[in-house]
Amino acid sequence: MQGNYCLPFFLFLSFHLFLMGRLDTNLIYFRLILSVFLFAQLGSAQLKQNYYANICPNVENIVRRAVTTKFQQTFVTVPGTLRLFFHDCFVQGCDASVIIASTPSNKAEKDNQDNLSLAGDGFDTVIKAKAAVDAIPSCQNKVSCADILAMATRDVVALAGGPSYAVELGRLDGLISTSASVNGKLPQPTFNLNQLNSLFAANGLSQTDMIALSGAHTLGFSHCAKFSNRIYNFSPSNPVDPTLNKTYATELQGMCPRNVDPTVAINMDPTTPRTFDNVYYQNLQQGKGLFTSDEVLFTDTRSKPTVNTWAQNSAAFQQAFITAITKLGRVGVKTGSQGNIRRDCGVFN
Ligand code: HEM
Ligand SMILES: *[C@@H]1O[C@H](CO)[C@@H](O)[C@H](O)[C@H]1NC(C)=O
Ligand SMILES: CC(=O)N[C@H]1CO[C@H](CO)[C@@H](O)[C@@H]1O
Repeated sequence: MQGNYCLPFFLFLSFHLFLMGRLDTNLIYFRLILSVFLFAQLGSAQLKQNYYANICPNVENIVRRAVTTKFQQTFVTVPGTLRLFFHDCFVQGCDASVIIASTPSNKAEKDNQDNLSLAGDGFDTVIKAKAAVDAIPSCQNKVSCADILAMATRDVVALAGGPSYAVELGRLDGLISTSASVNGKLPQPTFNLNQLNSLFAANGLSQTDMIALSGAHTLGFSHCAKFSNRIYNFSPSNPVDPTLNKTYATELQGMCPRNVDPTVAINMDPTTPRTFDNVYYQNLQQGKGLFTSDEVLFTDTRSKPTVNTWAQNSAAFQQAFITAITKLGRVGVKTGSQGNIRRDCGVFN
């Protein structure tokens, strides 16, 4: 990752200075030591599995138990936690900045309007799991909220029937959370493929990763306002988006009438809304992607082959999802003085 650029850059710089005749032996040694030091610093930003093996060896079991208890109380913990992780990572990196509560002097990320329906149960899952971890004296204040969110995300995916995977850990919690920092960082449901690809690429994720992560829309709810343009005023000649399945469009109009209460939310996967499966891709093939950003994955010829593959090959989708969510979990990870381990996930220390 970033660290890999360090050495070539140092060599380039040295060579450049050498040509300019400004390089003496002391300078070479100084820069060599500096670059080895920087290399080690960046290297520590790399996450690893079993990061807490010597710090809090049982942490993954403790988190899984807390998440399972929450799951038994409400299924909403599943989509709530998964979306929370995505929003956290895309805004300022995976640093639990999304969990910080606003104060009179600071409007935090979670209070940006793009967070709409960041379900309270996602936040609560992390807070309960943190309390369970901190109840073990040797683990107290040793595990970051960002890592707890990453573990809880892994656990909810498995609880909903999705793949189990080894989760990378070692994140610190961020020191900044502002509503303003959310603007432009999250994808909008009206996005086309180019817009989706460029936003994901800005986070080091490929088109394949983006399609795999969109598979998260196999779970959870959407408010009617997020897609009502597709069923009522798509364009002057086509009030209903022609890429929408006609039967499905009629069903959507039934569930989301024109003056619907803005709090009404409907299942994003009309077929198996509580199972983390590849039915999302089969739905796209039938014109049942809820958002433009979903359906475009099938209508754009650049992404369609991937949708078709995963619609019929669940194992291939699961493998791609593991790869993609692992990469998502590496976005903007904080180390050293950029972060700390929060005592209360919702409040800076
Ligand atoms: C590809 C671009 C994406 C767009 C445009 C998008 C947009 C949205 C929108 C508009 C909603 C409905 C919110 C509401 O009405 O309150 C939603 C829900 C959701 N999204 Fe995404 N999303 C995207 C990618 C992702 C990714 C990468 C994940 C996770 C890996 C994700 C997970 C979820 C989940 C689980 C829900 C349901 C939330 C709940 O029921 O509480 N989304 N998304
Ligand atoms: C639309 O949905 C119906 C039933 O939900 C399905 O039978 C049909 O094949 C779909 N249409 C298209 C064009 O995929
Ligand atoms: C869960 C959460 O914090 N939701 C907030 C999202 O933002 C709106 C307003 O922008 C708040 O009213 C919600 O409380």
